[in-house]
Amino acid sequence: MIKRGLFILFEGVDRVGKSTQVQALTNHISNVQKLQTKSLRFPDRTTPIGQIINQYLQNATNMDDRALHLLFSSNRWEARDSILELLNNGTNIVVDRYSYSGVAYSAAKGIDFDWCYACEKGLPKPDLIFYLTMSSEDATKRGEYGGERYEKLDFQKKIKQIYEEKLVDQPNSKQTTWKIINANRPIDEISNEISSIFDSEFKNIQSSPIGKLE
Ligand code: FDM
Ligand code: MG
Repeated sequence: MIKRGLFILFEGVDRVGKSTQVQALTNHISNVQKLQTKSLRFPDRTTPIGQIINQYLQNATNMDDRALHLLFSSNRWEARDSILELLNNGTNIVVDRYSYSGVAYSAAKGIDFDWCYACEKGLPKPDLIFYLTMSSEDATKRGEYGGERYEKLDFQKKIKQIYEEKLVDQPNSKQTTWKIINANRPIDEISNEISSIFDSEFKNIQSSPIGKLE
């Protein structure tokens, strides 16, 4: 019988190095562990819904905050079947942002936290979440932000606060393990830590069923 794949998620504010670490862990899983792996990211800007989100992020369109929130959530729901298919076929997925980004960014605008979380309930649940963190000032110093809508210091600080006070290791993320990773270190040091956490936990996780966000 094929073992199911794992759903590994990377979360955190902008510029903490998520994409770099997604790539590093994907390489580790396929080249060192010799397991099937695919990386995904949200928003998935390639779908029709993703293209509307992309226009908003690039400041080309304006939209009501709640309508936008629901589009981000829809962009995950439209991926649900393919995520489950990958996992059930034994492919590990390494994902750059998911429901927690959805809640943190929207709640940081002042939208009710529980309202933000409600539309995520029922989506496939990540097995392991790496939360990359560093001070917002240090993240800003990593170079110019790309100019997308949310890349401003004050807003980034609010998002970080929502993650750390309301999401990381909180009851509504029950049964999912959050690993808090100090992202203000050399890339290799971070990726070595993350790979060794994966190596020590993946066998245990494979034998548990795929969960749902609740
Ligand atoms: N973002 C991302 C949200 O506001 N809600 C979501 O549900 C998701 C998945 O989109 F500013 C924000 C986070 C970020 C922007 O993400 C695009 P990348 O990772 O910076 O491309
Ligand atoms: Mg960004």
